[in-house]
Amino acid sequence: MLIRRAPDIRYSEVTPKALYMRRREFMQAAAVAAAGAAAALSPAGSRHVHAQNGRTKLPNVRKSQFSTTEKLNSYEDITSYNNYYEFGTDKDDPERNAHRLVTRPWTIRVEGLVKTPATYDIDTLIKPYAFEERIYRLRCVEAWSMVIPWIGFPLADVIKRLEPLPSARFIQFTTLADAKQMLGIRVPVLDWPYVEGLRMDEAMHPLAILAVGLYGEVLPNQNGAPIRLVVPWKYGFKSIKSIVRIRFTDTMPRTSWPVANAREYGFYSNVNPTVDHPRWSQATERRLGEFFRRKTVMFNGYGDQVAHLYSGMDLRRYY
Ligand SMILES: Nc1nc2c(c(=O)[nH]1)N[C@H]1C(S)=C(S)[C@@H](COP(=O)(O)O)O[C@H]1N2
Ligand SMILES: [Mo]
Repeated sequence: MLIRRAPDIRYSEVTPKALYMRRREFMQAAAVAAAGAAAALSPAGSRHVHAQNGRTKLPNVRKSQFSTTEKLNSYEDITSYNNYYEFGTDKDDPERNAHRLVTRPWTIRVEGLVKTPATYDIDTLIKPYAFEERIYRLRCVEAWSMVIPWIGFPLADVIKRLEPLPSARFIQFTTLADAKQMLGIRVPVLDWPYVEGLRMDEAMHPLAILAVGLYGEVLPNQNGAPIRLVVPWKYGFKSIKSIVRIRFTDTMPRTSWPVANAREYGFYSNVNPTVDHPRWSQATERRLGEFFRRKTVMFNGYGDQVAHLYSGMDLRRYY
């Protein structure tokens, strides 16, 4: 087994289609879209306060006991070094291209094994929840990490209100896939739309949140506006962006990375320094803004809170 110790590894190196569908095709798609698409910005909901810099503050955000006290990454790092393949596969593509995403009006379809399948307007859906700041570590499977001050509320609170049926054992999330707004989906790097999923007990864990902001402000589009999942003990790719659909199921749902490459990515994708990716080590990571690599910690450091979810499971098999 070849273990690579490159500073950052890109998914696109391990996704077969991506090996030949890369930068050039993306640039062509971008040119075509630029000719036709109208740019639009997102008017924010009534709880939002517009600042002069064009960004929007979120008022009344309370602190959380679940926050780490580690040094935050800068706003600049968090919003310019992104994975959001719908907007391109380079780290700076999302910042450059995600302004095309229109985040209001925005609806979320709730379906599957749930008492009342329905389509919700996002502002109606999030209205009951108090905003909390959750400072979490995000550890990408590419072996870099950041500390991000998210703003959101527990996913569990939303699930309880949606009333899944007792037969629901998993939850699946889907990202918008609109080629007019998302230039990257003209390139078949992944089987669009992006989908992710959790087992129901994982989804109900108090650390799992839906985020609508960061650094005291409305979520930038490149970070998954208007609403994205954050699951801090799992590799970053589980934290799906710009959610348009939530589906409750009784069987393990399709999720994008195992579909792209089942040998290299599993459903669980818990941060685990002892289980290497087939092509590189997961033992260490580079914290953005730091020079020396750090040791990666089991469950990204959230083991005391989440290890019980996996007791009795062979984590080499269920990676
Ligand atoms: N829809 C969608 N969600 C996504 C991705 C993506 O390409 N598309 N990338 C994932 C990956 S690999 C990571 S590491 C995180 C990055 O989140 P951030 O850019 O806000 O740091 O988003 C995840 N969510
Ligand atoms: Mo990632």
